[in-house]
Amino acid sequence: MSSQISLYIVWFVLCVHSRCSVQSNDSNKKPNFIILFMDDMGWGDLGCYGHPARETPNLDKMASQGLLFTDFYTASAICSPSRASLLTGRLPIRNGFYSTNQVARNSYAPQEVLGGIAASEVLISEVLQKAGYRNKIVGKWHLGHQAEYLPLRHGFHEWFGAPNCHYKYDGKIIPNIPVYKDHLMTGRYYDDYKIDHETGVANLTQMYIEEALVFLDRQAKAKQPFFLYWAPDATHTPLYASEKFRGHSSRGLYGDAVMEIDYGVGKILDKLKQLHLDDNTFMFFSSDNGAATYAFTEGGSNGPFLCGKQTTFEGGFRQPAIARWPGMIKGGQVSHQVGNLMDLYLTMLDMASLSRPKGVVFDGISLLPTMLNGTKKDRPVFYYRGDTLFKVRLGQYKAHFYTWNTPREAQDIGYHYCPGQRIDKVTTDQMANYTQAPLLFHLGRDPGEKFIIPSHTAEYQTVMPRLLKTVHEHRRDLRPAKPQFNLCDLAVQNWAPAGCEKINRCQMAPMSYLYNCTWPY
Ligand SMILES: [Ca+2]
Repeated sequence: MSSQISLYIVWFVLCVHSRCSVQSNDSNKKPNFIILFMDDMGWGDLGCYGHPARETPNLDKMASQGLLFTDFYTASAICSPSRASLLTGRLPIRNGFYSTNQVARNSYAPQEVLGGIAASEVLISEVLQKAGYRNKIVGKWHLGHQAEYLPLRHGFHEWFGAPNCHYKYDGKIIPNIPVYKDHLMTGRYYDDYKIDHETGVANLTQMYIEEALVFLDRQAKAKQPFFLYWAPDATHTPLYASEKFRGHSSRGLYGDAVMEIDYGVGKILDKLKQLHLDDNTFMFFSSDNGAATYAFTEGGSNGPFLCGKQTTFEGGFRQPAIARWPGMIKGGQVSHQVGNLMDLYLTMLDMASLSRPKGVVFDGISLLPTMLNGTKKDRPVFYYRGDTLFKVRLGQYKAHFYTWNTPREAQDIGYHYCPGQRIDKVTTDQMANYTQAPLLFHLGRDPGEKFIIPSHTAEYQTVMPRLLKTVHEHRRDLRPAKPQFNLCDLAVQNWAPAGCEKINRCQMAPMSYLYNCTWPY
């Protein structure tokens, strides 16, 4: 008995002087997950990816402490499908985040759309919830705004943020977007959560930072594994930054927004260290799609890549990506492994030793072997634009089956996705069909997709059959889901979200009238 007591005293003394209060050395302990997910941030926006402004010291530090991916991709060049793919591990064509109303159009979830994430999809948040994790989303959801699609129905326990983009509406014929705290709305953008279009000032990023820090504190105390999905949207137009950050960047308002997010990442890194959660927390940084080149100097940078958001050129699909897990991933690494946002699902399941949901076809792979041991695996990238497969990458080669710069209807409303970039036969004004003789590029020698490899060369004749075989195999097993973005109705907008009555923000919906959504993008 006395020896037991003295052992206890030794344990107690050791614990007081170490970190037993927040972290046990239990080898079965599940790792924590933080995904820092940016909106319209480009491959070339961070100092560690070569941006000359060098205004992202915290993200650069995160990269130096972890692994930076050079060849990391999204599954879609626009918000909603990209976010759905991240959380389902599946291509939009498989999870339903596309439209068949028009050929090859990008579609998403504005508030007149009926669809959203199908109940049949198993989100990573749902798997982690079942495994005992506490899950929080901070920021933009964009997987559907009707009650059945909201995050607390899909594996998240907590939410602070909005279901749609922070665009300003008239607030009468089209309601402003609600901001939720968990199940209930707490106000609307512009009415209650101010975004000043004149000055570019808004306090939202500060709120998102605070939400993350409070959650980390609480989870450390509760000693419960967590998944924090941190999705600020200040770098999506209309851009914003708080008063404290406004006017500081050499890049204008976009740079101010980036600097404030970088500051937030620094606060999260400090908090992890303070709570002794560093060694047991996997943190991943990326963005949902390429920088919005149509916003000109109000958009980000896609580095050396062609065009941007909305396109299937590298500027639309290639993303910044940094993995950090001090206990497991060696710092200072650069990986050329071809990765995809869809890979995070299986990577996180592997990290937590959780089994994959049965009967689900995944498009991602686990990147854990790459992150831990630097192994490389050849795997394709499929570049869909809506319902149409535009391009495929395998190894360093990329084949273009279709090219399209900007649809006419998008140009008519002032959009241009390749401003200042024109490449003959590649940045075509019309949708050009090259399926009979696909254009071939080598992304190692030519990351900007400028120089077509002639079809008579031995290189083309050797490589193209391999790329076509990859597409053939992909199509053979593909069962497209029911498209979620075909039907619209002004009556389904955010008129009366849950909680509106408590704050006097309910609005009367118009008569229901179903119509086919149109997508000018
Ligand atoms: Ca986006």
